[in-house]
Amino acid sequence: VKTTKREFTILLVGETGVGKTTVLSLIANILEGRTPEQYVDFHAPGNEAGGSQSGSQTKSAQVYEFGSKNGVIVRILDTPGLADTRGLAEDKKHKESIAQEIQRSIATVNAVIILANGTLPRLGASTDYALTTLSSIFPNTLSNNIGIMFTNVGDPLNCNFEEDAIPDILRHAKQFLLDNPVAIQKKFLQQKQKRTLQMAVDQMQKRVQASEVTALDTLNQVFDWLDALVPQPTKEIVYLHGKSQNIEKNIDSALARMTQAAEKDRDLQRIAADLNKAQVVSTYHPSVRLSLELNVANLRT
Ligand SMILES: Nc1nc2c(ncn2[C@@H]2O[C@H](COP(=O)(O)OP(=O)(O)O)[C@@H](O)[C@H]2O)c(=O)[nH]1
Ligand SMILES: [Mg+2]
Repeated sequence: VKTTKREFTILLVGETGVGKTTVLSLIANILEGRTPEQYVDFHAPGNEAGGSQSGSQTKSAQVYEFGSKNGVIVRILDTPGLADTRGLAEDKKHKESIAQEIQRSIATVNAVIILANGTLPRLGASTDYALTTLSSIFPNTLSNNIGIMFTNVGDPLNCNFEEDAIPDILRHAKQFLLDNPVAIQKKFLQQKQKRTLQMAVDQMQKRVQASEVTALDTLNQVFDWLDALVPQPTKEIVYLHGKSQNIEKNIDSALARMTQAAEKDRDLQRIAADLNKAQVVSTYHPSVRLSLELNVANLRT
């Protein structure tokens, strides 16, 4: 990977299963100069919730730092699946966790990369939701620095993603395709063992090598893009997050006030109805009418 900058900080965002951890692993392995036969597993220490493949997820936002032999540092914030299998209820916590992690350990951000599965026609509802959540955390100044990476696809001919499914905030985002050789190498080793699907071993090996070549090309595109970007200070991100929390607080108290007002309104209507009924009676008992009218006048103030 050729680059003029020395340090890169990237936020990685995407649903569980989209390939975030595998991208981390690829970058770590590439920076270490490993070829597919030498790839080692990347473990996010103590930060995987465990369980089955679909249920396995990263618990909280976490920063990983990788160094290359020629002194390039790549810092990646692996964000939790903003809307993963644990449900939307945890999104607020994730948002907190991301903002806190950024505040704690990152001064500037070079880019945000949204991961999406390129074999699917559109983003999951949860990624859509996550993007909405993220747009409250990320300031407008960052919008140039957002990229979208389609995983599970090595070339545009395999990409099923429909252009019109790209949400507005990603409309101008730089796009990348990645069929991750770390995932493919892993599958190759499994298949070599099991041999359930028929494909010659050397054919499979060729397939792994081809995916490595394409992935290296993609990573070069990513770093060329990163090179040209103006890094964004995270002060703004943290400030905006504080602001969005304040807005939420304000909405809460406005809702409370509206509830009170609605209760008052209901009382008022009940009395007005009583008043209507009472009007008949009040021709005989003017004092009743007077007292009801006073009541209504009281409530109106
Ligand atoms: N073929 C292929 N498989 C992938 C790719 N990226 C991830 N996977 C596989 O998808 C599964 C989920 O990936 P993982 O990195 O754990 O997703 P995360 O939940 O976003 O961290 C794993 O079995 C990966 O090996 C890819 O680009 N191509
Ligand atoms: Mg993961």
